Amino acid sequence: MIIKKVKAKVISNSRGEDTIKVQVKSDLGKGEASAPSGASKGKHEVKDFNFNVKECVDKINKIDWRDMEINSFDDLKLIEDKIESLGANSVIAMEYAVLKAFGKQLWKTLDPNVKVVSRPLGNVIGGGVHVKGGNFCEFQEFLLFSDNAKNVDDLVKINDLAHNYIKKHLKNMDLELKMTDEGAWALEFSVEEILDLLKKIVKEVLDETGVDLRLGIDVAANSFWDGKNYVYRDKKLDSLNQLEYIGSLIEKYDLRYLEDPLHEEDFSGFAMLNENFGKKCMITGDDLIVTNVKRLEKAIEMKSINAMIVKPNQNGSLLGFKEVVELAKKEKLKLIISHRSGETLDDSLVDLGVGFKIPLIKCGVYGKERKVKLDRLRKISKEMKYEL
Ligand code: 2PG
Ligand code: MG
Repeated sequence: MIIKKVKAKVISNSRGEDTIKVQVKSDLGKGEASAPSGASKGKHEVKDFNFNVKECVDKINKIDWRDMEINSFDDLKLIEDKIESLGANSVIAMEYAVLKAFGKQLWKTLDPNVKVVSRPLGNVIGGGVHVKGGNFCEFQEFLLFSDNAKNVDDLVKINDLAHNYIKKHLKNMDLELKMTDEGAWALEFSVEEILDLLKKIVKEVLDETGVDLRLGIDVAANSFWDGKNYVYRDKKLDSLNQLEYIGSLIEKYDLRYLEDPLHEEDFSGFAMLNENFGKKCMITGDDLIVTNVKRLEKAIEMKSINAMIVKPNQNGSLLGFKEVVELAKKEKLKLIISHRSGETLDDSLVDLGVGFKIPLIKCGVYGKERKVKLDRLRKISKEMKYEL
């Protein structure tokens, strides 16, 4: 494929922050893509923008891209060499757009033989740094997923139903309805009150649909770790007490997914949880690993996790992303591809998840930036005639 034209511009993400959109024309077709940004960023992730967004856009538009030849995934190196210094989002948006400019659907360009799609993991209640003001829950995301829905359509509908049931309960309690950056309900409840409510919701969904949803949490523990303690609204827990508390929640609420239950440097704390609960619960690293191969190697050596989040712009390049995904698969870790809290209307993430055969996708439940991804997932699964 030969690149003919590249045009970058500044757009707004769902939080109203500037980000980048890139359009690429080639001899085979056109592609356009944009990149999101996180609020709960890991200390070790690649920076999204090394200059202000307008400067990145101008620098990309000044490069003479004409006649650059990209014939394989590995050729993306040519792009990375030119714009790596601008930061993760310029590279990722450009790489997505280039992969789309092959004129096929992105996932088919990656691997036309894939027969499965990723299963959605839906964020329905949240707090932490994804909501401003108030006295909201410290934990960032309360998530639902299913082992026994028959197809992606059902699963998307069921997560939607759960989101609506929660709204009904909140209205009955006369509570003000507020949402997090990702369209999850923001509640001033304790962790236990939220989990008790979710148990009710799971029961209601089961009665209505016959599908038994599983519970998970993204604790995003960095955001309330002060260097010595995990600081809650009503208590402070040191590392050992946090471990005990998390363990008690896994047991009491039969949690099957737990992301970043401890701060981003606590590889050994993660390993203890993995040893004690890893058989039934996904002990998942997000800020712990930041889609970084060195940190993944450390986690493997210390047996810290049995599952991990992968986010393209945490790594900073799709070649780096691929290296991390391949190592994680070799080690039989369960992978979850994830959106960011400041999202755009781009749906490339879904194709990337399918193309790399990543079993789970975390892309929210509510709001147009989230819906666009779920719609894409449904479209791909329909085309493949894929049943879960
Ligand atoms: C996370 C993400 C996405 P952010 O922590 O998993 O939900 O949040 O994009 O703010 O890092
Ligand atoms: Mg996370």
